[in-house]
Amino acid sequence: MSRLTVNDIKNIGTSLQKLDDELVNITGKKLKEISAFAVRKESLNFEGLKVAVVPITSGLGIIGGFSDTVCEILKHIGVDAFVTDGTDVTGIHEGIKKANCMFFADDNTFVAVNYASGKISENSEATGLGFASALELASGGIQGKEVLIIGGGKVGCAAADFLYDKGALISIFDIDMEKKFNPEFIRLDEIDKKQFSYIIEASPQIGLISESNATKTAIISAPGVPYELEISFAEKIAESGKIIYNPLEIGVATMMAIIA
Ligand code: 2YC
Repeated sequence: MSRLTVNDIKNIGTSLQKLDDELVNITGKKLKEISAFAVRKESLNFEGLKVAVVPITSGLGIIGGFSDTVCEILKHIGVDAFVTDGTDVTGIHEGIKKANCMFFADDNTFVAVNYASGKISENSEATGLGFASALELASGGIQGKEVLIIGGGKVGCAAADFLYDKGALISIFDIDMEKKFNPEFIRLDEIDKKQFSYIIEASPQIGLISESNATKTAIISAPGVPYELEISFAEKIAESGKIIYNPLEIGVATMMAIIA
């Protein structure tokens, strides 16, 4: 997934209640309930879990606000979480002493571990599950419905597998025609084959969705960062369609649901 910027995340911590209201409006469920649905649990119990979020300075370094935002998202869904004073191994050591779960990310991998149970989760897979869960809920039941997956990376494939298991008819588009997918999926060699009403936009490219591949009443679940629709089409979708997009929230909540 694309690397987030300070700008992408700066307002998340103070908009979580607003996000819940938007998610309830589209899916009927709040962030925590969507993540529970993603892991097929009736409800999530974080009793006894304490999460250390550890800033990691490797590679391109710290993203201002990233660890604090992860912590705010976790607190919003009822998790006892804090950001370690130390970074890197010092922070990991602090986390081992003070907590029983940890979240940390370098430039390529964002993981969560529950070292009491040994469960682990990785952000791409969790994000795909979480956005697929939101699409399923927003659709009122995806069984027998055609879904377009844009981008067959870790995020897109996790979403496709979840929706396929729920009975969706999966069409998948990826620019790399060499990539192999579940033979049950319809492989698209171009993205404007036909209009879909249920779309997972999981590509790092922007502007791939337009009226040639999405109906005006489409429900678009967009874990892809940066997400952007063609402006004219975005206005049409905003009237009659539904768009689920957030750069970090659904991924973090689903990571926590997986390790709980
Ligand atoms: O502040 C820090 O600890 C940094 N090391 C965090 C770097 C995160 C890089 N990854 C991303 O921006 C995206 C996120 C959506 C999650 C996965 N990739």
